[in-house]
Amino acid sequence: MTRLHFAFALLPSGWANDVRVEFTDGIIASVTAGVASTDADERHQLAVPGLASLHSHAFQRGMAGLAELRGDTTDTFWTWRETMYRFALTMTPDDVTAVATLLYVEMLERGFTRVGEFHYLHHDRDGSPYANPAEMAVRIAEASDASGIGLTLLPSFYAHGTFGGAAPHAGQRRFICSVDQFTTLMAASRDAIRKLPGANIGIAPHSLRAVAPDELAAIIPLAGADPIHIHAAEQVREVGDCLAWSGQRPVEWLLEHAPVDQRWCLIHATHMTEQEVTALAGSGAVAGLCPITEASLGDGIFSAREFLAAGGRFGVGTDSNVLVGVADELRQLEYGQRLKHRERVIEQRTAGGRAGTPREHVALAGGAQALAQAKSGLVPGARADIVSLDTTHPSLAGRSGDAVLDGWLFAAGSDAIDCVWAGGDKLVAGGRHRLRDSARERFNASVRRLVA
Ligand code: NGQ
Ligand code: ZN
Repeated sequence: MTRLHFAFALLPSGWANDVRVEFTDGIIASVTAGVASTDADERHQLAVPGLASLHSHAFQRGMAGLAELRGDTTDTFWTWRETMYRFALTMTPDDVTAVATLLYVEMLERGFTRVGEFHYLHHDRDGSPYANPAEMAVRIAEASDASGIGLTLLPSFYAHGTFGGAAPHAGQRRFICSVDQFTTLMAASRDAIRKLPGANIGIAPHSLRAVAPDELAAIIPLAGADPIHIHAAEQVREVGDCLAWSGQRPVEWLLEHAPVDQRWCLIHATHMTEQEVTALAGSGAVAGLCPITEASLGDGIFSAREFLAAGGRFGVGTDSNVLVGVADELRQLEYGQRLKHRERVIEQRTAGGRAGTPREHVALAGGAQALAQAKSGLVPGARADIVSLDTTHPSLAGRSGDAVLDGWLFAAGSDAIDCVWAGGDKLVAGGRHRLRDSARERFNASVRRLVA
């Protein structure tokens, strides 16, 4: 049994003083507020729950900052994607281990204790399957194991170049599966995470661009009760292409033709009509928002105000991993809304409430639902995923309660993170993951070779 004591902690009911959290085998056994610490407690100042990054493509961390050069044509999501494909074609399994391990170390240092890895870099560089078809999933599992981050593996089904069953292009060859190959890949992927503590699995039909309706219907049963993640309505052009193909918009099409429910997570869902917003909120599915990537790729701004008003659930993901951090994602989400509405402090849940707290709570619950975590936060039965903040940080000085959270999310960012426990393991202390140096060294060696 591990006993931690916090002077302040953010519980589902709000801020509490003098909180003892006890856990065993990675699961919280008890949370007691209003108790003095004893010598048997490890003492800390302030605890908030760890969050999930519900959407990550780990390999893209290797090209962070390398796609910021304008080409001869207008630079768009689609030209970025060409650069990303070229990078994906260079990577060996060892590179994926190196890049994903550093990424997960960074996620932990910056407040994420679980990752939903939307994994589609399946095959060898020439497009042929590895001897173990889930070789790359094994590498993701290795990175999770080494770093200690909780893993929800989401093997992705990818078959086409665009809507209407178009043939994939050469740059996509490492992603492509038939339904039969994907069924085999799922079985091998389950094996890849079997021994990994706290890991689980779902499926990820990549997008309506990459998956034809009959294929979607064929793979959904593979999920059972597990999560189903899909990219939808990220780019205006994608919406136009979907309309041309089906007469419907991506979210509209999915809500009508797929059994969208609480298992589902629609990644981005950036471009929706009012009707789509209401219907998606009512479906019980989670919107997987990736505010930094959506800004980086020029996607657009999510209808957060309307979606939340309709009772919608969201979580956040780091997606392209160009910049990683809980505070960074939640801040970008809020700032996008401010720029859109030309107002400040959007989404008050309670009069006089502050900017940080409701977002944290909603993102915590949505992230947990999307990655099939029955419990989340500082409650008995949840994984012991805990982030402590350094209350001596200048942007936290003299604050209490929600103002601490605002100081963290809007001013200090990841610099205010002190210790992080994931599944009960204390992996980060003094803001540093125990593998930081070795993971950086290995990552740098890989990336130096890849960009040479
Ligand atoms: C991905 N990323 O799967 O990595 C995609 C690009 C696509 C984002 N959509 C590929 N942000 O959507 O076709
Ligand atoms: Zn994505």
